[in-house]
Amino acid sequence: MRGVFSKAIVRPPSRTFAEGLTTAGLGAPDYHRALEQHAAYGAALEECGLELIRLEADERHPDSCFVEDAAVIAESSADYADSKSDDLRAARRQAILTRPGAPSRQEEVVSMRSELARLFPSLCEIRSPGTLDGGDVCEAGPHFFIGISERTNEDGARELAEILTTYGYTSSFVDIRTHARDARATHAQAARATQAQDTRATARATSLLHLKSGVAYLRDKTLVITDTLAYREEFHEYDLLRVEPGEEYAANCIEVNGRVLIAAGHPRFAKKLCELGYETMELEMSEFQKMDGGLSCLSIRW
Ligand code: CIR
Repeated sequence: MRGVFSKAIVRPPSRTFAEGLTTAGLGAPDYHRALEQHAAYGAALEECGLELIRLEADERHPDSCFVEDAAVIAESSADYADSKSDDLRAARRQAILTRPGAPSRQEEVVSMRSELARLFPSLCEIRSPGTLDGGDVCEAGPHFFIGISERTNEDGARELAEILTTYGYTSSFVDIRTHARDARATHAQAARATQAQDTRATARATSLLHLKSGVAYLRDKTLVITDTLAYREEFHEYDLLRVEPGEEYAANCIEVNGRVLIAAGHPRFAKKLCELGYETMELEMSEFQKMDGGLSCLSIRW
């Protein structure tokens, strides 16, 4: 299991939040409610023992509160299980600046670069023609799953895999492009159909913007996973904790220092976690869901 998390970068939504990218079809987000939900998210991380590094809201980049997409943090896994010394762990930590796949998001890395340069001894970055969103990077113990998606291309995935290898990690690719395409087709069908609402809900449930829209690592080789991904061979060696149909959005959850933060409004998933002995914290995420954002993407944690 990864060591204890001690810090996280967060950035609140800006006034232009509603101008960001979205396919959700859930209506426009309420800016003030988004701010409240973001504040509660930050407070939950602090309750889990994290010190927050709060970046300023950035009106020029409406999606910039989804900080996870702009950077990946890895620690050398040489002594993965027992890196007890904080100094040792800090020295082995590597910050990797991404190159987001959506053109409107690529400049988010500019402010992230200066912040990470201040916090980490060395910084590497994904370079053109590679693109990579942090939402496609799922750390699962000493192994990383890297999604090839509408945002992360094969060049970007390969670049990240090479960097991770030098830090002692293994990685594998999970191509999820078909799920994004399926969703687009279903959305198009919804636009023509009379029962458009139902069809859109189905599209939302099965579509994957990023790999972590459908999978999360908890601990001890356990993955939270949606039905869309559960059959994939890549995950066969893991214990799979399936989120039930209708609760797919909750698959994007995070484990922080022994607690699992989950999106509120998914009672079957919450109950399942509780029965398995996980301590959960539920967070309102409605305004971020409207902008295709999940719980993990609001922070970069290490
Ligand atoms: C986008 O489409 O890029 C944003 N509206 C949502 C990004 C969510 N990021 C994530 O799940 N890692």
